[in-house]
Amino acid sequence: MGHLNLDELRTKVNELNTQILDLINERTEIVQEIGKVKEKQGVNRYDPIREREMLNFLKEYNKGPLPNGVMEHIFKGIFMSALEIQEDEQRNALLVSRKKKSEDTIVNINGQAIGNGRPSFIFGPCAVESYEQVLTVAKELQAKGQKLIRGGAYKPRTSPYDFQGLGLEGLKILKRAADETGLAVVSEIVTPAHLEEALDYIDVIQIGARNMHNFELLKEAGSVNKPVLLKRGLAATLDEFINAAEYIISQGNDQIILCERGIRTYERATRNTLDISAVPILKQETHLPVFVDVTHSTGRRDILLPTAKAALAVGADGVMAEVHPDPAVALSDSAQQMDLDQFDAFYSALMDYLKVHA
Ligand SMILES: [Mn+2]
Repeated sequence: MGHLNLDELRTKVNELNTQILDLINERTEIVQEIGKVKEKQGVNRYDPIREREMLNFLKEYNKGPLPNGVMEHIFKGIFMSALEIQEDEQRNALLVSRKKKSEDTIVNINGQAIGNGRPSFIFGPCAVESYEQVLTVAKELQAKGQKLIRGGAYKPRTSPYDFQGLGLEGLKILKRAADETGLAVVSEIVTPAHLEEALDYIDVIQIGARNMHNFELLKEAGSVNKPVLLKRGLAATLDEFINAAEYIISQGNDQIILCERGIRTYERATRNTLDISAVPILKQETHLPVFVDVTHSTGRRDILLPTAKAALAVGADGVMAEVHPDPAVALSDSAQQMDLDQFDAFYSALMDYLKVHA
């Protein structure tokens, strides 16, 4: 080849590049075919044994000058790219995906629209403790024109010796106070066994952070005709969070609100780390409304307002926060719930912010 000049050599390289590219594309098409066959058979697409066999064969076949280590590296890349393309296609095919449905899903809670462009709010005590306690908060919300109240009747707590909630009795208290004040009830359900009896008392099924991976509960919530508020698991990636929502929608229920509630990191200044970037990403990747729970993400009353503003500024459809008539004696999360005066200040400041930035 010594007689060829540099330009001719480069032209040859260009030709080879396009030939290699054509071959890789041809290979990708065949791998996609294999993927479809495997999907029908329910077999995993990634097959490490097959990959080892292919690499061993190529090593024996390799006549050089390409060293085997470099050859393996290149082919690992080719193998991986085919797999990645298939995974991308799978992700696009999710029912919760924005690519599947471009327009926003609006969740309807007793006529109250969530995700229609106007921010919504979910306030209420961490746990239902008594009728008087819930009614006090409910009246406060009614006076402010709010439509939703939260309260935990089943409390999944870190310690089994901590207050576990009033159970069904708690749901009945919530329902009674909510009916008297024209509010809709958001409450957590922790097991499919409680779901059916709870449906008479709640308007939104909350699935908590600790249950985001409870696939039986997700499927059960997906098969009933009630909106679901799904919280992100404390160590869940956004991909896992989106797939948890897919479990619900795959059963037919598309009335899902996603709720970012902070993730566990090494930072101790806040109870969890509020992943604010999750909001725009979830809005881009899915068509579902997205809430931010400022109470559990921060665990700090002093930064509820700025984080709530941040949530709305990045495009959240709503904010959730805990309010208790007397947080000092609350049976759970006493350090982070707002009392009624603090709530009043928080609420008016947030409304002022919205007036300016709506
Ligand atoms: Mn709480």
